[in-house]
Amino acid sequence: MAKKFYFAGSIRGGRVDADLYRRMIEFLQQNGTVLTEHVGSKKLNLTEQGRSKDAVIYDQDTAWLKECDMVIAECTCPSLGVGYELAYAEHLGKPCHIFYDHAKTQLSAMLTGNPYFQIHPYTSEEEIYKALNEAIDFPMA
Ligand code: 6IA
Repeated sequence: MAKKFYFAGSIRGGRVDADLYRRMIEFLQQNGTVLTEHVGSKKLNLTEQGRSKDAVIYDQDTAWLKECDMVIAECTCPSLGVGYELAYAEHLGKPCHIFYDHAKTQLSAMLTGNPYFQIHPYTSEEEIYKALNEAIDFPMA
């Protein structure tokens, strides 16, 4: 059965890496289904939408976190939502792979200090796809 990936990347935290998210999502789509394809979209409306719309987003995203086989997070651009999703996924026991460009940012000690997370610092984008290939090939429960 096709693997289901939950891709996490910054939205209100800033969209500077949106093109990279899209390329990572396209790579993952060659190997399965990405539940959160919209994270790589250029057309997201970033304006405040109110708590009721946000509640729909929260309910959908937490349902997808429960459904997915693996979480892939790109964390170069810090995002409260991505940090929350990673803690939520850890609680669910989902495999979590975290990527960040270590020439551009220092990852939070709350992630690097937690041996649960598989952390992939990179300097070039090719390193991401090599690590993703290895992560995807690993058998999942
Ligand atoms: O705190 P952030 O917004 O940077 O959190 C980003 C993370 O939260 C992403 O990995 C998404 O999975 C999730 N997320 C945040 N906003 C949305 C959203 N709304 N739709 C789906 N998932 C989201 C898009 C428009 C919104 C800014 C009004």
